[in-house]
Amino acid sequence: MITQIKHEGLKSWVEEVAGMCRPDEIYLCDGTREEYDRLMAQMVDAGVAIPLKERSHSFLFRSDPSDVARVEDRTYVSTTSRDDAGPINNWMAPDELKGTMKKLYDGCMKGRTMYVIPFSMGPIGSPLAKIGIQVTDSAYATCNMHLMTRVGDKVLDALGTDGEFIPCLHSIGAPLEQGQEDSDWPCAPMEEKYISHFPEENLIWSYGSGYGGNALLGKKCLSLRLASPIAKREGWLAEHMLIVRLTNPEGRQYHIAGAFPSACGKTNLAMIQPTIPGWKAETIGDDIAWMQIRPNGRLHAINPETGFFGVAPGTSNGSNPVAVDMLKENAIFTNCALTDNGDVWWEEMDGDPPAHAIDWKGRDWTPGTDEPAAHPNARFTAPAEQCPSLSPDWEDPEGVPIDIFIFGGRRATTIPLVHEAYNWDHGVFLGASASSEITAAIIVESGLGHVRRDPFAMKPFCGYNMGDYFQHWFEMGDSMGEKAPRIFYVNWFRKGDNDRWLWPGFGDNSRVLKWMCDRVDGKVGAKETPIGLMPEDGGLDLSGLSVPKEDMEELLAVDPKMWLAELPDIEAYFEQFGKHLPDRLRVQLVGLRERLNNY
Ligand code: GTP
Ligand code: SPV
Ligand code: MN
Repeated sequence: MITQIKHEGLKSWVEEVAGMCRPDEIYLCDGTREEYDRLMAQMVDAGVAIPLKERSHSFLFRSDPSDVARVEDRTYVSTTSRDDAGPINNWMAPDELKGTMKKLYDGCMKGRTMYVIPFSMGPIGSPLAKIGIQVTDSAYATCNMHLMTRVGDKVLDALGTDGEFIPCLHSIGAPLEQGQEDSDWPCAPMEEKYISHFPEENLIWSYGSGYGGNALLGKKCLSLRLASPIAKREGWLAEHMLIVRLTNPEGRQYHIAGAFPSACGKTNLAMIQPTIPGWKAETIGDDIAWMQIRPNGRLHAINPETGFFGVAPGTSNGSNPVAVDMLKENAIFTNCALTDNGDVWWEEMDGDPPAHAIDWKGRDWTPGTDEPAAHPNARFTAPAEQCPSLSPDWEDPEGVPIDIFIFGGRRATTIPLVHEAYNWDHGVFLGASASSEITAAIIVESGLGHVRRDPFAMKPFCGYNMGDYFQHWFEMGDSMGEKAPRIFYVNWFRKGDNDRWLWPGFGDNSRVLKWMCDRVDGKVGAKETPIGLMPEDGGLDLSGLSVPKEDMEELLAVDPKMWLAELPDIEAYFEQFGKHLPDRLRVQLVGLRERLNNY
């Protein structure tokens, strides 16, 4: 198999990895549908993939209960100097980390096949695209990579005999001794998992987990943690953002890029079906945006992925009918429940819960059971082309010009439904001070529901010192000047009494988007508040919506006491960056405190 590789650098890397991991076989992926079907068939035969009767070419997988999400406490940015990784990344010196991991990799693929996956993030041949080669002992990861990235011969062709590629080594960390029976989801124990990034040599080493961003290395590892320092050096942006195009009734298009933390609404906003008449939305990306300033002076964005790896629970015809349509066939489901008629199910799906199902741990489940049937971070994987709202321009190598940035998070209190930055510097402050309750998309010790700072939704994904990242955002704004996108902050997740949502969310978020577009065009006014510009009375289009007046007032209220109570936390958070913290952020914080005290 290795003899097929014409790129000497790639061949020697694959040989070196094979020598260390010692797989039984090496298999070079060609990216064809036939290959995908063959791997799936093997996994069905082995009993680890369950074909779904109700959805053609679709399969359910159940992970090990210890391996259900990204493991942030085990994720490392490994630079020679600790300062380059910054205070909020886990850090270890490259030599030490490699030493530890080499011991784990030694013979780790025994009894398994090593898949070599050439993939491209971004349209093949586009100047923004990056080629990676993932080596993995997981057929599940390989099939997911087929859907999420551009895989196969065409990538090797683009690489040629001496092109640049990013080596991405992945092992589930579970060698099979002769005669040993395999488990359904082999993986290593938590303390042996390492998701490691070496930005100084553009190298990824992931060990011990088969789940999501831990194992699909093109996504968070390459497209964010490695791409972000490259983008800083080269003067562009690699962001944890959805991209959506809105068209107003007059036919004017707006492109919006939004950064919300994991499981805080990017996929849903990317697939929004506006509830206001005459407005239309098209999906371009749901998780990652690579953006570059073009000769016209505007910031253009591409989505480097080709599929959606989305949160299943909560997905329904009421919340996200586009995703429901997209998932009818050719989808992979992970940690969803299985119904008696051979379909998947998850909490808050349409209709009544099934009378009986098999839960994500493989146990009998009936309604009323304490634990949910699907894991809260159960996921679907589906190809972008199946998304009914996909924009015809989603693969345009030129990207789309961004008009609006949105930051946000999940906060039950304090943060209003929407506010707008006074200017670019204030907008960078809004991004830098963003916060959110921790969701099930992450396994961290601080735990579910706890509020943490998540600047630009990049806390877990910035591959260099976050203080320098803030400075990069200021400089990007300086370069764009008047042509910079406008910046807004939203919170769809305010709660009222009895734990109920104050805002209906989903399609009705279009009402907030419309206000933003009208602001860009100068069609609607705004009132000045200490935290930013906000809709005037009647400024939001709420026609046909039945949110009680008191709820609307609460959604748009600014309580200076609660905001002042946030400031010490923001300040302490900022100050940990020391000399890396741009003074322009300190100036913003002082301004906010003054405005709040005078309110
Ligand atoms: P990652 O894939 O982890 O990056 O998540 P994401 O940001 O794409 O989040 P996603 O759109 O998958 O939403 C996560 C959860 O939040 C799902 O259960 C959604 O149903 C729910 N959600 C999304 N948008 C809204 C909203 O406007 N209001 C409410 N109440 N819930 C929402
Ligand atoms: C996230 O956690 O932000 C995700 C899911 O998009 S994962 O691919 O696991 O990173
Ligand atoms: Mn994400």
